[in-house]
Amino acid sequence: MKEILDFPSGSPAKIMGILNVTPDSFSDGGLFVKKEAALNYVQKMILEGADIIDIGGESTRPGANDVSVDEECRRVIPLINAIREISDIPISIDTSKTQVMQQAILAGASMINDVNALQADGAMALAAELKVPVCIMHMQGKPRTMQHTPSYKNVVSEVKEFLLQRIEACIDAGINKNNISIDPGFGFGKSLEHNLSLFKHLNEFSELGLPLLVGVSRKSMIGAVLNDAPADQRLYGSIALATLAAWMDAKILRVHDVKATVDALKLCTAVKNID
Ligand code: 9MG
Repeated sequence: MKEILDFPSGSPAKIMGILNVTPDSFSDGGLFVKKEAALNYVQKMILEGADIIDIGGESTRPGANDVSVDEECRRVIPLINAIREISDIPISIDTSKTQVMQQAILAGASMINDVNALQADGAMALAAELKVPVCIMHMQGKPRTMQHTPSYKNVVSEVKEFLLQRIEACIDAGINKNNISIDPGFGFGKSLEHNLSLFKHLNEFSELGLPLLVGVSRKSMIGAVLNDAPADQRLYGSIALATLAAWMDAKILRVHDVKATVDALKLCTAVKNID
């Protein structure tokens, strides 16, 4: 299997295709609760050029309900097993729960995508022991209430400082630096202005020396700029931001619309690679 966090110079950003196995995610909630539908959708994303499949069994949208470990595992583990029977595509497990991380990796997932930056008890030690790549993300507050009153003096420097501290904690816990990617966490405890400002300064995250993952696909910041467009009307805005992110050196893009993003990135890469 190819290394997930390996980015040969001149290659396009990697595409992480989103698969929410949840009844209540903001854009695709309920669509992939049945295993067969989910598996068909994974095959479609692979054919369209996804490099990684990100599977989540708990919605992180603002106000979402909590889910037990058992329920989350019931949603994601059979699907990971089923994908492993048909493909060796890298799977990342989108969870903040240590037990779910462990079971998912045992079932064949190869990366941990944690919007809570491995802050749950035992999560960091587990990632170190399992020696798997991780994505640590910034979030202000908790999903249920994070959009109530987001507040920063300087959103860019505060998010960078948080990520720097989490990187150091990961390394102290024994996680290999080559296995860490970082994410400013668009929409996680941030107003529209915070999100736009973070996006404008994405380049500055390169100073942290680790691959940057960006997830803006169909998010409300796009809807807000497009006169309150609903989630199913945010494709063009999502592609615009994915392309800008890749231009600013993001290495992994977490997206719903794989084919459209792959095409846009081919153009972005062609321009980037010309003298
Ligand atoms: C699970 N999830 C939802 N949004 C996300 C984002 O922006 N980044 C990462 N890493 N995960 C996300």
